[in-house]
Amino acid sequence: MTTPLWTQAAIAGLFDLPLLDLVARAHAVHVTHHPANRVQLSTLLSIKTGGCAEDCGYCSQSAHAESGLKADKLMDRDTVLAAARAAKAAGSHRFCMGAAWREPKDRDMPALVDMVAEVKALGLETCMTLGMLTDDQARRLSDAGLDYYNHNIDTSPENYGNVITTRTFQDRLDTLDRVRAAGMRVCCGGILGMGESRADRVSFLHALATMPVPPESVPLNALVPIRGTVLGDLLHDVPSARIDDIEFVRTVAVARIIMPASIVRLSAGRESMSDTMQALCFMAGANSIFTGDRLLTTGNAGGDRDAALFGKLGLLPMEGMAEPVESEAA
Ligand code: SAM
Ligand code: DTB
Ligand code: SF4
Repeated sequence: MTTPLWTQAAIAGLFDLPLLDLVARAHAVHVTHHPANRVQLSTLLSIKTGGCAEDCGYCSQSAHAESGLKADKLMDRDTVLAAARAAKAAGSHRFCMGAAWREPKDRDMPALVDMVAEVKALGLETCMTLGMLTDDQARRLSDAGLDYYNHNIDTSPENYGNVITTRTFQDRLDTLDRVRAAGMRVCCGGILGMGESRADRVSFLHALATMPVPPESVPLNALVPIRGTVLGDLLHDVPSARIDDIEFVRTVAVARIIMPASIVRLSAGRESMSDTMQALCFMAGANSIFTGDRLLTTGNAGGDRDAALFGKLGLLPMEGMAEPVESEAA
């Protein structure tokens, strides 16, 4: 287990490279650590939508937002399993179940544990994102076979309070420690285009790369501007606040260089990216996407467009990253 020695100054130096040098370097790192032209496929399902107590300024599901989203109860297991089967049939490897909670309640745990076991039995990798966890909840999910837990730091420690006030950056790190201690793999990244500075992007990536063990999976989301959310409204009203495409590509490339073994996911925001922009992101080291027509509450690029894109770029799906799942259904 190696701890990267990246300093903020060294990371800032990478950002400052001429774009083509930066992307070439990222691509070289990519192909020495990952199969070339292969992209890992994950599918999202919102298993509990809306009504969240947290005040994340980007999120349609916050009770503090005025996005008009109706709060639902936890989805029943058969609906979840039908969606997981459909994801598998569409070629996805990992099924990520997201809940709009600050943290799960202990009374929800039996249903969650059951979902993990059943989705895994279909032969899919499992991922959940449920908010903060206690040690006991993390252990129960891990024992049920949860492969990954998604818990994003979202932005730099310095910018965190501008985006979320109902929890701290340290709260996120504490849950990530519990996830690790319980033996699960970590999916942790953030959102670009929330008005953060270059220095924030440097500090955000530094925080990820210098974790005791860097996340196995690093989702980089471009802010999806949702009306009724603080940050979404800002972006609608001031379109120039949108992150510049080249700066986004730079961030992907730097993530690839400083976290060479991690899967870097081109996550939310792909729907508004051109094929050319996505191609540049894959060149810069992104090697995972969300498949399907929906993310959690917003649209996604979707099957047909992605199939055409993969065809045009000569990309192929990557095989599952976790150990093969024995057929438990037999
Ligand atoms: N409630 C849990 C939590 O916050 O950890 C899980 C669900 S939450 C929706 C998962 C992640 O989705 C957030 O941390 C954020 O990075 C991303 N996300 C949410 N809304 C987004 C948006 N409008 N644009 C881009 N990413 C978004
Ligand atoms: C992550 O980093 N991105 C995904 C997943 N983790 C849970 C969520 C994206 C949500 C985009 C906005 C929405 O659909 O509500
Ligand atoms: Fe709740 Fe997660 Fe949305 Fe924040 S990002 S409001 S914690 S669902």
